[in-house]
Amino acid sequence: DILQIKLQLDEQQPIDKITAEAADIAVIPKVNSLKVHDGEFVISAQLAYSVCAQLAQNDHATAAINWLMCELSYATQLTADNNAQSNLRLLDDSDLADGEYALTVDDSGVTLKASTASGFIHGAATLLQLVKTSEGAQYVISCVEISDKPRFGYRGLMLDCSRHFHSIATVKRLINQMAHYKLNHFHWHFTDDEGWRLEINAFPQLTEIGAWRGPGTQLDPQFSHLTQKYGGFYTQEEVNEVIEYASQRGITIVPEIDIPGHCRAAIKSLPELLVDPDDGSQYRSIQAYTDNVLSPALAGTYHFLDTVIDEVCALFPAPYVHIGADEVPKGVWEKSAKCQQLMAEQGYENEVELQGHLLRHVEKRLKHNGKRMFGWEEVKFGDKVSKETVVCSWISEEAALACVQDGYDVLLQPSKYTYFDLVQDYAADEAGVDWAGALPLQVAYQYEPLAALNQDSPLRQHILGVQCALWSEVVLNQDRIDHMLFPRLLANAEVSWSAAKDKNWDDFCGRLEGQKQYFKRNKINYRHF
Ligand code: TNX
Repeated sequence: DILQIKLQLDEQQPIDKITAEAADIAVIPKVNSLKVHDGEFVISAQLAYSVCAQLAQNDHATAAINWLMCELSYATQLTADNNAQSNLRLLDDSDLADGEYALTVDDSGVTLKASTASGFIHGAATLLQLVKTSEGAQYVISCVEISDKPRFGYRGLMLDCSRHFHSIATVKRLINQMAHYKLNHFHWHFTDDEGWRLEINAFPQLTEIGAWRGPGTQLDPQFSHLTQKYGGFYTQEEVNEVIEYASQRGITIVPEIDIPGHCRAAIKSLPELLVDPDDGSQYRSIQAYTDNVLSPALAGTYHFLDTVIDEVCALFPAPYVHIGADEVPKGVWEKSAKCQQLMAEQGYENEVELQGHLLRHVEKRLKHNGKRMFGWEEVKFGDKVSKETVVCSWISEEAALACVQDGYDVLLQPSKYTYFDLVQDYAADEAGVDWAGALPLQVAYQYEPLAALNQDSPLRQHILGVQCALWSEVVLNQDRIDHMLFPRLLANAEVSWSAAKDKNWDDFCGRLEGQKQYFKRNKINYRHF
């Protein structure tokens, strides 16, 4: 099997004591420009904030203030005070680009400037990381001048919630942590062979049947190690709550419905629509499933896809919907008379063209709903879809280069640098898969997006950004999520935010020390470093 899984379910180790002195200015990702001055601002039990008239009108600062209020509650209480006494001043500055911010701290307080809601969120994230404890157990911020903006517009994290179900609380906690490190897209992998996790009103079977495995279920009744049914799903109401929670932290949610492969849970839930009783197909997916691919020749497939896509488009405000398109096994439609007939009618010569038939249908339906299609690398094989589709490139940097050369926009997600389900080293007790090798922190940090392409190449315009991924075959719970993501997530955040020239491994390691306070306060079960 391609997955050599070392599943480790041992007792979690205790969080270690903060031994090293936290670095003084330890912001991750590294800021573009930093000047440190003598002195510090002492945070009192109450902190008065003010917003300028323009901001009061356009509402761009509200989310950042609410977020600061929550995140700083351990140190101070934030109260509105729109007179000159305020010591946290938020100002509109139209010279700053979307996402950009400027932060000044002197002994009288903090001034934060931006022109958009995301700029204020980014400034707030930096501010949160600057707060430290001084000798008298007071909270203080060193006097600094910072100006900062992102290298890439799209800075993402994918979480696989199908292989194992992760609760709404876990998802929200992670989204909050993403904001702390200035990530701005959460790619929610809702469906796969092992479970369908998103409530679809038109097809309640998808979650009644497809979200559960183990004794008494239709998906995997033979799972003898389980004593009761295992799994879960998100209601649309819960999803709405998460969308709002994320949006308040500057994060867009990109939903993924993985088709036409990785569809076992859907097929088992809706056999009357998705199974062709005359189909003699024999195949084996890379994860060894023999019954997980939708048929491009069934009317039921299109009814299913259109209905699901329309509901997903209505639910998620993001301009993108991810439709998977990865890992359809070879020979999958060879023994299906209906598929062979469709191929003959349409003059398709191979499976890739037949898959294109289905993917173009989906692309059109999404476009009709005002959405742009995202797909994994395979979506572009054989040039099946239009150049409007965004390729999430996971195979290699060479493959990603081919995408931009072929004229596709890409989201860079090369597995050997960004797949955080990969083991961090080969120690016997280390959890993770290793089909793309081990992925230590330093390798994650050293990733340079499309290094082979000149910095001033016009093809760089095709790079939307960078994303990391946590697949969850071996990630059963929140402690394991923490162990796999922290601190590698921070390395990836610096890859996608900070200028290439500002990256430095030793400097990063120093700043990482300073993050232990945040990890500890938030009970993050990080991997020791
Ligand atoms: C590849 S990359 C997958 C996933 C697995 C992952 C395990 C991609 C599009 N598919 O289905 O979970 O490897 O690392």
